[in-house]
Amino acid sequence: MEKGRILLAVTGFHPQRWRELLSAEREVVLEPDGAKDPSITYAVVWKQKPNLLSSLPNLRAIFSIGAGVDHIFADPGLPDVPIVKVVADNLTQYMTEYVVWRVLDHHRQGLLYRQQQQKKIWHEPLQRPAGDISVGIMGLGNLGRAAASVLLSLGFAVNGWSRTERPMQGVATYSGEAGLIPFLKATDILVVLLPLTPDTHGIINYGVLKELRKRNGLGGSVLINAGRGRLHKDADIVRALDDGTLKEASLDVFEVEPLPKTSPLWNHPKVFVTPHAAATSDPMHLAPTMLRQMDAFERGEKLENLVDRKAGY
Ligand code: NDP
Ligand code: OXD
Repeated sequence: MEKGRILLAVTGFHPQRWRELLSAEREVVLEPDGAKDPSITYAVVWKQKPNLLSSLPNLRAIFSIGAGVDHIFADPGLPDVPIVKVVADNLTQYMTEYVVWRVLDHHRQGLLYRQQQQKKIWHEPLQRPAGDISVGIMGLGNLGRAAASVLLSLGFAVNGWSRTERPMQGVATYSGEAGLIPFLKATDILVVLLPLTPDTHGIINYGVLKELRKRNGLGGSVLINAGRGRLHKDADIVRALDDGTLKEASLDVFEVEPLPKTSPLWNHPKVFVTPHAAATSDPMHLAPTMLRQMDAFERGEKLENLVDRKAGY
C-alpha cells in the first residue's frame, strides 16, 4: 500500500515541530491546504476546525495529539474512522510528576509555609504522616494508575474510581454511579484524571465536593483537577473554598482556557493555578510512535490505543 499523506490540523499552537518530525517519513499537509485532498489518509489533530475532517474523502484514521479526545468529539461532522489517543511513557511521567508534586505540596502544608515565609514566621505546624491521608483518584486509567502507584510507594492510602471495575493492588477501588459516594467519603485529596465525555461533564460540582472527607489529618479536603476544566464548575469550586467545603485546590484545567483574566480563581488565596501544563505532548516522543502506527496499519496490523467511540474516550 502506498504511504498515505498526513493532514496536520491544530489550533492554539504552532505545529512546526510536529510538521518537521512527521515529514521525516511522510508528506505532511498543513491545514487549511489539505481540504478535500484525496491523497490524505491520516489526520494528526489538536482542536481541529469543525467539519474539516469530513471533507477528506479518503481519511482512514485520526491521531489525537493528546491523551484526551474531547477536542475531537467536539466536531459535529466527525467522520466514522478509527481515532487513536496518546498513551506514552513520557506523557504519563509528566502527569505523575504533576500529581505527586501537588499532593505533596498540599500534604506538607506548602500554602501555610509560603504565607509564613512572607510574614517571617518561624513556626512548625503539626505534620501528619502520609499514611493518615487518603488520595482518591477519579479516573483510574493510564495516567491515574501510574500516579496511584507512586503515591502508594510514598505511603499514602489510595482510592480509585472508574467507570468499570479496575482492581489494583493496594488501592481501594470503586466504580460506576453506585461507587461514587463511598469513594468520595473515603477521600481527603481528590485527584481528577477523568476524560471529558457526556457522562463526566460537570461531574465535580458543589454537591460532590461536599461528600469529601473533611475530618482528616489535612484539616479539610483538597481538590486537584488535571483532567479537563469542563469536568468541574469554576463557580462551585470558588463557593466550596469560600465556605470551607474545600481547604485548598490545585487546578491545571478550567471551564474556559486560557483562564479569563476576570476569573476569581487567579487571585484566590487557596488556589494554585497552572496553565493546562500538567503533561505536555512532546512531539519528539509522540511523532515517531504515530509514524510507526501508520506503517503498521498499512501492513494490515491493528491500530493501538483506539478510542471507544461509544464511551467517548
Ligand atoms: P484513560 O482512558 O486511560 O482513563 C480514563 C479513566 O477514566 C478510566 O479509568 C475510565 O474508566 C475513567 N472513566 C471514564 N468515564 C468515566 C465515568 N463516566 N465514570 C467513572 N470513570 C470514568 O485516560 P488517561 O488516563 O490517559 O487520561 C485521562 C484524561 O487526562 C484525558 O482524557 C485528558 O482529559 C486528561 N489529560 C490532561 C492533561 C493535562 O495536561 N492536564 C494531559 C493528558 C491528559 P474505565 O477504566 O472503566 O474505562
Ligand atoms: C492531553 C492534554 O489530553 O494535554 O494530552 O490535555
